[in-house]
Amino acid sequence: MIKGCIFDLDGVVVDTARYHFLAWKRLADQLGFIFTEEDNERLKGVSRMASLEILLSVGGMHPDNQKKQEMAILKNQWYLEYIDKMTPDEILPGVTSFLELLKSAGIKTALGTASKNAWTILNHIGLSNIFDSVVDGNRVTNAKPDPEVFLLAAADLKLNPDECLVFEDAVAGVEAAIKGGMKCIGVGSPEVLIKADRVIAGFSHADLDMIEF
Ligand code: B16
Ligand code: MG
Repeated sequence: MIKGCIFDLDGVVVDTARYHFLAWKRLADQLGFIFTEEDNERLKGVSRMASLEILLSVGGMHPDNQKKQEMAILKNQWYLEYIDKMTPDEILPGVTSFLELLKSAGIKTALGTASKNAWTILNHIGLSNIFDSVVDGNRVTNAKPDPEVFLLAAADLKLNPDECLVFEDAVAGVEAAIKGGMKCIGVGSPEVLIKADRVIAGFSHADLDMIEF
């Protein structure tokens, strides 16, 4: 029986991928190569430094570690400019009411994200008090598809992994949930999230039947 639901942030609760894209594109522009929205798809759910490596491979660049750190800092400064303007209107449809429904049914909730900016986003969208636990990129050493982020969330909720259900939009995140011994509902396309137990398009019609396994 599912006693806890763990939500990924980008692509599940909000669509911050477009802000990541704007900031990464600005970096690529400055470095003098083209970075497309299609390239950006490969960065979803991937940590900041791993994202930078992918971006640099697109541009065929091999800077030293010091330069890479500077680039990541610059990208994050631009990203923060974008997310500092976020409002509760940017919560994806149905998410808030589904979180409230889970709470009223006694199901615990957690956020499990690769982002180190999760608290900034939660404060801007007004969801900083709704989750029983928040595990962000500052609390983990191993990025998805390693299950660390979700296992930490389960431990925070004092639940066994098999009592937890993860909502994820990224392939690496679905793999992390499964490796962690949890159920996983993919949010997005069934053709992409093939390893998920179920796939939904979004939370507009989400109900408690959906979390029965
Ligand atoms: P930050 P998620 C991920 O969020 C994003 O999908 C990914 O594109 C980003 O690189 C990563 O967070 C790190 O974000 O630069 O803010 O630390 O999907 O795990 O919620
Ligand atoms: Mg995501």
